[in-house]
Amino acid sequence: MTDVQAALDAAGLTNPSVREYVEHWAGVTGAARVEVVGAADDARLIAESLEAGELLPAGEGRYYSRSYFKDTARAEQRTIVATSDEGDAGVYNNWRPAAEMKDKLIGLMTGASAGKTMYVIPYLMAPKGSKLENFAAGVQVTDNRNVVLQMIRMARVGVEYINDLGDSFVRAVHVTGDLENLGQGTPEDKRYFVTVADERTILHFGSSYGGNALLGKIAHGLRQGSYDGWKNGFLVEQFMLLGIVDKETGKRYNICGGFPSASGKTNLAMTLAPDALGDRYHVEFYGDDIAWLWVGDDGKLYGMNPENGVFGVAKDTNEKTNPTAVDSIEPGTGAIFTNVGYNTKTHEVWWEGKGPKPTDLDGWEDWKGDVIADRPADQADDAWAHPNSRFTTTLSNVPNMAADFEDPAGVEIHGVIFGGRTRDREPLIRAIHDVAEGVYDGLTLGAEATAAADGLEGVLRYDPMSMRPFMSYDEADYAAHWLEVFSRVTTKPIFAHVNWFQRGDDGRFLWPGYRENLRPLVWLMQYKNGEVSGVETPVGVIPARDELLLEGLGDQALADLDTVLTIDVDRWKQEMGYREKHLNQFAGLPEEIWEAHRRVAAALDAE
Ligand code: GTP
Ligand code: SPV
Ligand code: MN
Repeated sequence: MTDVQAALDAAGLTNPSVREYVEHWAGVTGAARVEVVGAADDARLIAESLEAGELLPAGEGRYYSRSYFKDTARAEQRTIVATSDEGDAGVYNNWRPAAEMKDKLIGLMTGASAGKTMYVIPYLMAPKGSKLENFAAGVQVTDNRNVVLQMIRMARVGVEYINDLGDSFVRAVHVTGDLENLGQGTPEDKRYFVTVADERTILHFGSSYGGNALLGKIAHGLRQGSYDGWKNGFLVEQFMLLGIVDKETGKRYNICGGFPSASGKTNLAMTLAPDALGDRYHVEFYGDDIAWLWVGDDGKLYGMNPENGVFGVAKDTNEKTNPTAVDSIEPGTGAIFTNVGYNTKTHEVWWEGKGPKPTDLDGWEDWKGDVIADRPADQADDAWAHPNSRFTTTLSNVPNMAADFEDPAGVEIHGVIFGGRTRDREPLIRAIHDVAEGVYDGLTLGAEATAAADGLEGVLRYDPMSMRPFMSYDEADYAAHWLEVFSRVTTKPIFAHVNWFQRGDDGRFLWPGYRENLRPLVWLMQYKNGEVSGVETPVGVIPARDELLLEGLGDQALADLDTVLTIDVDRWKQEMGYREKHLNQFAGLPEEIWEAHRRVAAALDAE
């Protein structure tokens, strides 16, 4: 072991609490050397990774990486929230005693980085000067250089973010482990992804992928953050955050909201107005995956995106669905592509839905590194990219980034939306005035079970507020916390439920989605302002057909529009039974939530 103190001195890392923490974990993991990194180290680390073959070139200033083939997504079953209070146990947080999990992880991590460099990544999950800064600082230690490069794109990284914060930082320890011998998905699975929430310590062992390994994003930005928010009066959610500018009136509207993973947050946050509405409306990007929300002294709800980058699903990203995403991963952006198809000769990348599939197979390999031209006939049509393949790019590359994105004051929130993948029942949009009914709607959010999962037709996999995989404490307390925070909001945002995924009998999407999704959002803000009156239904207010801005919407969408603006009362009544069962899992749920449920049920019965 080289001299840790000397490495910290050389990097100007002066915070004594951080120094002590780094020295401790360097000792446990047995790393051969310590290196403190900041954003300015990116070019050197990229060069080292290319040299080592960990990254491959993907054109001018773009890079390609593959993760181990059994390490391609978050592992929810292996993810645990630990505290010293058994009362923190919920239905979804896989609660375990802190002492037990710390012992286990220290065991797994001891000596596990032998021979490797331990990188020290000081980071801030907030703009500098934010009133939540003390909850946003962290120091990740990792033995994986690719994780460093991803973190530099996704977070604000450097010693300047933590030197003055004393002990107010999250200790985030990441050890990759021997990926080929971890028994992923078997009864002998050795992976553990633990957030010790009441000690603000994260211990992740056994992955180098995404939210398992970039600890600022999911483990800190969502799990630790939501626990801290519960104890300190703010909200932390898996929400996107966008701004709509009405160029005619100069008014600005900010909408945040949760859709379960892989249900369209990034695409919505990065969207552009449809061409026909582009003269009037401009959409600005704030965040695509996480929002921290708090109540200002003026009684307004404020929000900010704690991240500094996008880790977006590659599949179906193209010039038509998401032109801003395409711009933000252009040559020169420093983007990293993970687990897409790759051409070893031309250095091009390809994924399903990027554009026409290359017909000349020369040089092409799939996400596992298998040569496409050599595939056996029965595998010829297999996907080139993994379905959870992603691009990583920093926010400064996003062309419609909001100008005030770095403002530590955050932005006022005018609307909170929830949306899942639902093939029937859920209309395009329904507005909800009442706070308890809005929170109730969030708690009963879900995405449909796919054929691959438990597959009960029409039954949702409920995903409260899209936080199911990130829930850090008891769900009844979570509901009560939402109601408490909103009880302090005097200028209330409006709630709404949206659905871009209703399907016809032939399986087609009844709503074209993507950029067209701005239309129902503009309606929501007009409705909030009293400019349109909508149609009352038992489950909220839906747009009257002629209230939606329909200019430029295609013929098929116009033909299907009445269906997506209809409430199927019988299907809804059936859903209420499922909801009751779902909510009954959460002992001690606030009575206001049950009242909202009974109100909606009674309104449906009266139809
Ligand atoms: P996470 O990063 O996992 O939290 O996902 P996300 O919620 O940000 O989802 P994302 O925007 O990456 O979308 C996931 C998939 O849904 C992509 O393949 C998109 O192309 C697709 N998708 C997004 N918006 C729409 C839409 O409006 N209509 C349809 N049909 N598909 C969509
Ligand atoms: C999600 O799965 O919701 C993500 C990707 O945003 S990951 O960072 O891997 O969790
Ligand atoms: Mn996400």
